[in-house]
Amino acid sequence: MERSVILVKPDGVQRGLVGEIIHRFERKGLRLAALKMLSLSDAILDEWYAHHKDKAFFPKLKSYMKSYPVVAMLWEGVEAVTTIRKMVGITKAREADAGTIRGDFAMSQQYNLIHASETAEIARKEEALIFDPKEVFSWEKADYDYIYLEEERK
Ligand code: 3AN
Repeated sequence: MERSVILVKPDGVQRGLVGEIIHRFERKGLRLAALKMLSLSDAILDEWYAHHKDKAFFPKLKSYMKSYPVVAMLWEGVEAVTTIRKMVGITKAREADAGTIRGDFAMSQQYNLIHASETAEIARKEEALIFDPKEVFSWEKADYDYIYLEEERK
């Protein structure tokens, strides 16, 4: 199965949306493999947003991401990266589809509540940046028989 790294960003924490976001992923049938609160360092953010480092909005993005702690999570499921990106919605939150997290709760392209890994490869890199292996749990989810067909889980 695939794992995706989610950050509830400073605006999501400030706006009291941590529980709502967890609730959505839980109800979907994804498995929570890790969860913690942390303050992001310059070193992590420079790696995390390396693809944005030459953009005009990068300095503001960085100071916003460092302004308050974030809640980091690892969610696991079959094709979890794509599934979660759909649940999150597009970057410019005011244009995100209703029913997505950004579409339902945000208006901005910077203050868009949540980060979700873009690809499975990026997710692996982000997981290594944020989580120590001993913080990642592979517990057995008892309701999987009702979430996937057996052949889908492989
Ligand atoms: P996404 O989070 O939807 O994958 P990215 O990776 O393009 O979006 O951008 C990372 C973060 O940078 C966004 N979540 C948002 O906070 C910020 N961002 C992206 N584009 C802009 C922009 N044009 N102006 C301000 N902030 C932006």
